[in-house]
Amino acid sequence: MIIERVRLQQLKVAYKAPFETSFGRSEEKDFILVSVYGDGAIGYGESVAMSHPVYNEETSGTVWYMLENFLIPKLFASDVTEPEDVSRLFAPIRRNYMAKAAIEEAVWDLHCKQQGISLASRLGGVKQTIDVGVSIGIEATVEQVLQNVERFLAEGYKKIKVKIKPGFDIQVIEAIRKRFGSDVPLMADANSAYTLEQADLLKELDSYGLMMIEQPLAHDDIIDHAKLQKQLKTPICLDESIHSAEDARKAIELGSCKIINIKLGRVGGHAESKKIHDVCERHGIPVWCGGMLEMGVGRAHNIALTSLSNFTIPGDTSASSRYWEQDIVEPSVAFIAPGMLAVPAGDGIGYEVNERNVRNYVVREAEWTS
Ligand code: OSB
Ligand code: MG
Repeated sequence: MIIERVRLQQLKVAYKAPFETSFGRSEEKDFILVSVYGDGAIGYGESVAMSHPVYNEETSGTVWYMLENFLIPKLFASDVTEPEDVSRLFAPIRRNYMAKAAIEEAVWDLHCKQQGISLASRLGGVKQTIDVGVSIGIEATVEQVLQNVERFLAEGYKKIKVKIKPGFDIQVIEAIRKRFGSDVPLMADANSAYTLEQADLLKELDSYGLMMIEQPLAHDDIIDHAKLQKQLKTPICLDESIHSAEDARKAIELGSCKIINIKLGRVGGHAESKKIHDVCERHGIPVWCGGMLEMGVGRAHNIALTSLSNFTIPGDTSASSRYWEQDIVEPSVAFIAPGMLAVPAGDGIGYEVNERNVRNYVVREAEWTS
């Protein structure tokens, strides 16, 4: 595969509205866009690391550092034939999954564009459309959350995920059930805000018929989650704890979860995501694609991944309009029917990047030639 040049751009873009989780509030997206050039084509990847190391240890700063000093030099020094080679190439470097994923995604896109095939088909995708849900942040009042739920249900989202934290949990779920009924596909995401000592509180959630509770306990735990799952009827879904197919296998063997959320950035890219998907499929564990407030390039990669068969639960890949006044891709990511996105059939990610829109947001840029 021909890889001639890599460009990194750091972008800052204001969200339409601030987004709050149990680990804090964010008003602006700060991320690295990776462009890989070769043979007249450009492949794009989007880092999902945030400005602060609160979801995991990475930030835009560490992603840039790892790419500049280790990952880009390694890519230039090696012969990559197939995109699967990239994750093998990066394996000796510990963790830094978001940095690895950003450039791995770009190489997948470039490869598919050079071959004239869609990323979804190259990954082994089987779906032409995907069902999607929406993630709703913590607000100052329960009433504000209810208004957001109402708006996104009206837009047609097929799963409502609400962020919870101690002191803002049971009352939110109870209010949603009371206002919108028991049929709404509803789940809660705690982003590691609880400990096993709070099992009694989490057990109260069992009476609300949630699809699942996502990552209730520590970000690096699978032991306590297994203990908790034994006490809960509600399925536990792991997010932060899973970085590899091996992590997934161990969590499944222990009974730490019944569902897994796959995020490209959290696991190092498409090759590992597909392995996690496959190990879950073999064990009868459904998966869904998590979101990290991506712009269009990240969304496009998520959509291609979600076209795989075991993504049977609506993911977090909402339309561009959920967060952005103006996305960096064209067309912007939009429903083809309520709660439904098309899997593009065009080459690579199947969306064009609007370089002029990118320019509006760039705060730092650099380029390296092989
Ligand atoms: O835990 O899924 C999460 C956003 C930032 C960090 C972690 C998470 C999230 C979301 C947002 O839930 C999902 C989205 O992209 O809409
Ligand atoms: Mg989560």
